[in-house]
Formats: sequence, structure tokens, C-alpha cells
Amino acid sequence: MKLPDMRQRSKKSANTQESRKESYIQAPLVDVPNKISIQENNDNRIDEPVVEAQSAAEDDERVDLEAAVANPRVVPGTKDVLITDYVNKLEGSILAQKQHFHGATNERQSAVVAAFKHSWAGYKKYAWGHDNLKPLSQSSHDWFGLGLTIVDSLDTMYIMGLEDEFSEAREWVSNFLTFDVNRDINLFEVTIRILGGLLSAYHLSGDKMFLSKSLELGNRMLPCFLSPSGIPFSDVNLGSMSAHSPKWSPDSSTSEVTTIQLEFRDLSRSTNISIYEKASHAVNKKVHALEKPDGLVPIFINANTGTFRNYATISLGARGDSYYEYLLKQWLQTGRKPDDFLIVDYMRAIDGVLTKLLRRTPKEQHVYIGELINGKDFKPKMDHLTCYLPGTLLLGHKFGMPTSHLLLARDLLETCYQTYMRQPTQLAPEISHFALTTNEEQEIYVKPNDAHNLLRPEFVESLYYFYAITGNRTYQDMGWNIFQAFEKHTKVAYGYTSIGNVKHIFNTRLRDMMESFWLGETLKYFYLLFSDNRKEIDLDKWLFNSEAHLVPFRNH
Ligand code: DMJ
Repeated sequence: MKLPDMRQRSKKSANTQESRKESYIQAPLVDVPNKISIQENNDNRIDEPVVEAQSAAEDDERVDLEAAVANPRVVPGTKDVLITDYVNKLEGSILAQKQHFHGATNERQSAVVAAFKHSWAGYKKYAWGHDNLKPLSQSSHDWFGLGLTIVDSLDTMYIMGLEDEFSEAREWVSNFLTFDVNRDINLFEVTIRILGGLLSAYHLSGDKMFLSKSLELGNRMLPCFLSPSGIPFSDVNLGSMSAHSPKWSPDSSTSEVTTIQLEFRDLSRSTNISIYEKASHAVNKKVHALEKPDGLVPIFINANTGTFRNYATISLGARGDSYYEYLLKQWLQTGRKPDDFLIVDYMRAIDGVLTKLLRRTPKEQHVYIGELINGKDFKPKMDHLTCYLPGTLLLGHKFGMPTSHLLLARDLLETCYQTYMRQPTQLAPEISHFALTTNEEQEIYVKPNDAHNLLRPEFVESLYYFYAITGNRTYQDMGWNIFQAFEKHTKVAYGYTSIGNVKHIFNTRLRDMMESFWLGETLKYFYLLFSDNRKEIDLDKWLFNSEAHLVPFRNH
């Protein structure tokens, strides 16, 4: 596969743009099979079991869930088998194999490691054991009270070969990470960051302590699934083990309830305890059964009724994004079965993106993904969050998705790059807006309230996939430009900070917050992007979850 040099493509001739447009139209849209053969051991197969059988199974699952939440320190389905005893007795092929990494091998990777160490030093000095570092005020912030930055950083340190830092973090997790915290946490955030971080640390290091911690956390999050519909409540108190909708709304976010399955399935398959996979896969089934015009989902769903909110926005940005990501990644995780409803839903959804959400700016023909406000009114705005999509599309294409996905991936990657390069800071804003008519002065512009940059990873993530899959080093150069912009505008004495304004190099408005995903995701993807070995992580064996934590492919 040969991709063009993106740096030279900002103002291509109308001819080229026309032929690109053509290629979308000519590319085959998804061919959804009418009759699909059933394979054994495929719980995601399209021809669902009959409804009565399903509800009987649901009743049983609910009883199991209720029993499981009675004591989070014991193994579900047992009265008194302690998690640590159970995990210590696990043996054989189910166990993780220790992985080996050699550390930085070139200057760019060394610069990323230095950025990581600088961030870590500030966090250690002023925020150790707290969720986030506030690097300007030299203080800390707690969101969940779970030492978020430590857990989110574990596998990054492991991959970078930072053995001492990994060991001190491991000791903190072993001795001080406790989930008996009387505080509401968000199911999605804690799943992708903490559960994902612990599982990834387990898979890379082979250290069973991380698996025991994962199991207790998994148990404490199970109350979320005891909603009337099985669509999980968004929030749970890990101490009292009671779950509920967010305080501000009766609804959960669609992307949140559909971005927990990789981790819960991995927990089940790493332990042979099926309850986590069952509860989270039930959510897949429910969402699959709902009507989704053009395969696209409204961004809110009600945990009591199990239905989408009427007239909710459709977006591949906030609250919608990773629904699409996890359709593909779950299919990859479970052995790429052809009759899996998850991949059929993914292909339908990308067709829906192509036909309903994709637009080009009128003069320069930048491709972007807009939103449907109230589910119908097109709005030409794209969150930076959507810049994960080029990477995910390319990953899908590597595993057989159609050419239309590849073409969209390439064009969208370029637009995302422009959202960085057009700013004086060369850092992207949180949200970009696009011209609809030729009368508008700028083709890509930023509104004052959207001009912040939170050190987010999505575009670097996509660059990583493009480099890892194609081997084209152009993507490394693009990433290096952005890394240098982060160095210049977000590095402070005791870490790196979010900024309030990417539009002015002398007025960036430092925000005093170092998000955990800076260490967990952004720096990890930079490090892997700059690797001399593009297969440092083998994408035929490993998946990155939505927070860049690694889970292995599972065929059983
Ligand atoms: C991360 O927590 C994850 O990447 C999530 O999927 C989206 N938001 C942040 C990073 O931007």
C-alpha cells in the first residue's frame, strides 16, 4: 500500500480532488450479506437467539450479577474464594507472557522519553498518589481518587523501558491502590483508564498482582449493569457499590456504554470468569437491536428504558466516537468472524459516515466529518476527538475493510493535520469549524470557546497507525512537528499543561492541568511513532484500547 506525501497535499489541483471524490462514489459500499452461515463459538452472530430464550438467559445473568456484587473481594460464583488465591492458582496458557522492550533507539524516541520523565518527575513531586498533576500551582487534582496518572502510565513506562519508574509505580499499585472509595466514578473512564491500564500492565509484565487488582475493580463496577434495561448506568460508587445515572441527566452517553467491552471481555478471558464479558456483551446486543438510521447512533441512551434519546445529536466526536472504534476492535479481538454483527454494524456505520456526515470545504476540498444536530441538521464542526478515526479506518482496512475506508482515512488524516498546522502554535484546537460556502473567509476556523488544547492523543494515534501499517516515514515527520509544538507551548517547569488558546503564541493561556492521557496515550503513541521498528507492537497480536492500553487478540 502506497500513500501520498501528505505534506505536499494542502492545495492539490481541482482535478485531483475531483478524482478523489469520484473514488468515494465508485468504491463499493458495504455489502451486507443476506444469509450468513453460523460458526460455532460465535456469541456475536447475526441471527440472534429467539427473544424468549434471551430473556430467560437475561434473568439468570441478573441473578448472577446480584450474587457477584455481594462481596467484591471474592470470585463471582463462589462464596468465599478470595481473588488473590484464585489468581495465584491460575496456570498454563491462559497466563500472560512477559514481554521485552529495549528502550529508545534514536533521538526522537529519546526526546519523548525525556518528556515522559519530565512529566513523571513533576507528578511525583507534587501529586504522587493523586489523579492528576496541576503543574503550575504545583498541586494535585482528584477526580476518582484512584491514582489515575500512575495507573494510566504503567504500560507506557514498560514499553519505554523505564524499569525503575515502572517498579515504583508497581509498588504503589500493590500497596496503596484501593477501590473501597466512597466516591462516584464514571464507568467508562475508569474502565478504559484504570481497568485497561491494569490489564495492559499484566499482559506486558506477566505480574499477577495487576490481574488481582483488575478483578476486584471489575467486581466493583458490576452494579452498573443492574439497570432495568441492562444498558449500564454511567456512574458507580466503588465503595458502596451502588450505581446510577449521571447527576445532570437521566441518560448515559452512547460511546461510554459501548466502550467497556474490550476490557471486560479481556478480564473474563484472562481469568476464565465469564460474568464480565456476559454483562458487557449484553450491551452490544441491545445496541445492535436498536434502530440506527444509516448505522449511526444518537449520542445519548437511557439506562432505564434501553432506548436512544429522541433527537439527540449524531457525532463521531464527544459521546459518539468510540462506539464506532469498539465495533471494529471487538471484532478483531474475537477472531474476525465473518458473521459477527459488530463488524456488520461497523461497516454500515462507516457507510453512514460517508453518505450523511462527510463533506468537503468549498475551495480547498478538505474532507471532514460534521455532526447532525437533533439527529438531522448538519453542522460543519469536528471535534479533535474525531481524529482517532483515520487510524481506526486504516486498521480496519488492514484486516479487509473496503477501499472506501482507506480513502476516507487518508483524506481525514490530512484534514486533521491541517487543524494543527494552520494554528500559529501548530497545535490543534479542541473543535474545528469548516466553511460551507465560498463566501467564508477561512476554510478551517476556530471559535474562541473551542481554542483550547488538552494534550489530547487522537491525531498522534492516527499517525502511529499510518506509520505502523504503511512504513511511510512521512508520518513520523508530521508527528515530529507536533511533538515540537507541544514542547514549545505546553512544557512548564514541573510537567506539561493544557492550554486555553492555540491561536496565539504569546497568549496561550496555560491551564494548570496535566491530563493522565498525556502519559498514557499521547507520549506512548509518539514513542511508537518514532520507533525504528514500526512493528515494535505487533498489530496482528495486540489491540490498543481507547486509552492506548494493550489487550491481546483472543480466539477463545
Ligand atoms: C481519552 O481518555 C481516550 O482516548 C478517550 O477515548 C477519549 N478521550 C481521551 C483523550 O482525548
